[in-house]
Amino acid sequence: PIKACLFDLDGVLVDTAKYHYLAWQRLAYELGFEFTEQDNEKLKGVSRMASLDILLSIGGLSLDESIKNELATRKNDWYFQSISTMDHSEILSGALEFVKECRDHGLKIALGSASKNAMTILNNTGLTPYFDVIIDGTRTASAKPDPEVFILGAAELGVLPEQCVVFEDAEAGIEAARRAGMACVGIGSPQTLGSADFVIPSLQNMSVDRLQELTTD
Ligand code: B16
Ligand code: MG
Repeated sequence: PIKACLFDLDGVLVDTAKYHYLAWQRLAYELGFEFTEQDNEKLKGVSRMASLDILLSIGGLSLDESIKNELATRKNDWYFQSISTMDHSEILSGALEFVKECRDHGLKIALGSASKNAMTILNNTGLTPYFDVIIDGTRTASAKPDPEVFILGAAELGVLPEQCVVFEDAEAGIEAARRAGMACVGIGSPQTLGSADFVIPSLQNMSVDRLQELTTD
């Protein structure tokens, strides 16, 4: 039986993808090329430096490590400005209700995010107290699709991978969950998240009963 739920942050609990997009778009604009919303899809769930590499390849640019670090910092400063004014109203519909329901049923809750800004987002939205364990981009060496973030989460919760369900909105995250040996619920559209065990449009469509149904065969 399922003992723990591991949640991705961006795109599952909060919609910070729009702020990432605005900041990356501004950077691309300063570098002299366009960056569309469709391009932004490729960055979801991907680490900051890997995202920059994708962005630069779209612009046909190849730059030194030191310049890349400077650009990543510039992007993050803009992004940080956006998330610094976030509040609980930016929690995605159904997310808090589902997390609370999980806790009421005795399920353990962990965060498994690639973001180095996760603590700022959790604190500003008031989500921090709901987590038993928080694994973010400051605590992992390898980014998704590497399973490290979820394996570490399960270990700190004291549960086995097969007792965990991961909630993810990005392909890289779904692959990470699979490689960790965990069940995975995709949040979004079945077209892009086909490799998840089940796909739902949002956590509004999830309940503990439904989760138990889906994970017992
Ligand atoms: P940062 P998640 C990911 O968070 C985002 O989806 C991805 O777009 C971002 O590049 C990455 O975090 C790193 O974020 O620049 O804040 O360290 O979806 O794994 O919660
Ligand atoms: Mg995500």
